[in-house]
Amino acid sequence: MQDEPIDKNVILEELSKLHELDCNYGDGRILGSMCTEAHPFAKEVYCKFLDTNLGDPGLFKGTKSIENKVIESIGELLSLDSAYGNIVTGGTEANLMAIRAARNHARKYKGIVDGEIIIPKSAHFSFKKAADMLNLKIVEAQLDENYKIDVESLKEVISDRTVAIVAIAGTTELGLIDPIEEISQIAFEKNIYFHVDAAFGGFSIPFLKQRGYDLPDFDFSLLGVCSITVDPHKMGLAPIPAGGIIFRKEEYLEVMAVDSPYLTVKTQSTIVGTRLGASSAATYAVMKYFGRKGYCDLAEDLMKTTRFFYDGLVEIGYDVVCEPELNIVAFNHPDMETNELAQKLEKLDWKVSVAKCPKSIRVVLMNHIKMNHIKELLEDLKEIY
Ligand code: 0PR
Repeated sequence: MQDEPIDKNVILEELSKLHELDCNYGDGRILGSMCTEAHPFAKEVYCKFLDTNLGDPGLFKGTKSIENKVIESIGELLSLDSAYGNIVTGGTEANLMAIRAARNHARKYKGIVDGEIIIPKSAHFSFKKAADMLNLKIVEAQLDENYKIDVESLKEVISDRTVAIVAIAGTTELGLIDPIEEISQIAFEKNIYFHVDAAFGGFSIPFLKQRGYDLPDFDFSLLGVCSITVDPHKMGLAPIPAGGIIFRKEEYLEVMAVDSPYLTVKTQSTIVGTRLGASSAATYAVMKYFGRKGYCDLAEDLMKTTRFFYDGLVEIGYDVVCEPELNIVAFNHPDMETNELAQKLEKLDWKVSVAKCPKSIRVVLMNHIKMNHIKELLEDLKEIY
């Protein structure tokens, strides 16, 4: 750090120059991101709550009550009357909390010491971080020919050490929904903690179902489901960071509680200590602002763009990996290696992302990707073909 203070304008100029190096959602060129530009109203509210700290909720009673209300609203969206949980930094922290709750619960009530978690091959890498931090072994369940959990393969790997089963509602690479109802039944019968990662799908599946889309059940209406991750900073249009973890029962928070004697509350269950109240306030504001109707419209718009892109690809002759269930399309050229196609698109200034299973170009049709961008992309893909 330099010795003398520097004038604000000089600092801002330097920062602006660096900021200009960042990609811009508005250009419609970012094709592989699950984040997007937050709604302006959410950003406005976020700034008002920047100094609030939910790590010491007794000092910020109003903001804590906002977090409680958001958790209640998200819980209601997921068919749960009394919801427990927190607004956290994102899907990674939400998944970590879920797995920590499962591990501690199994340790306390079943005496499991060397625990294992069963995750599908399609699971987000955050579960690898969680297992590493929580000293759990990962056991992978295989996928079927439709890239969803193969339930038979899952049954085979359940053991006395299983502390949690994980399924995904909106997989990171393909946006697919696992057979959650079937898995919930198994987990319920075997009394195993069942976590659903709906980080991506949580702010769209309930709304698409409301508009008549034929999507499977994935939420707390299924009795085996113990917790769900839902990220407001994806299709919820809340500013980063805003993840959500919702638990069916308070005891899942209780088994994670550590004493925090000198704070205004006596125990803390979250991973983070000092934590943003701004994320809760902004999420609350944006959810009120859109309401169910607003989110239904947004979710339907995303599916319209998705369908348009899917149909366009098929028309040109590209191989599409699967029928999209949510707003992700993955595809390949019939005779070109995926990386080569990715390079060609990168040269044309498209920010693409390559999926691993199966290897393919993956486009996440987030809110910043408009119909004109898709038309432009299809034109380029036609040229390349
Ligand atoms: N669970 C699922 C199903 C996810 O897709 C993701 C994120 C997470 C958990 C973790 O969420 P956080 O990243 O909020 O902790 N999926 C995206 C991914 O890793 C996140 C992302 C967002 C990546 C924007 C790139 C990007 O530009 O692919």
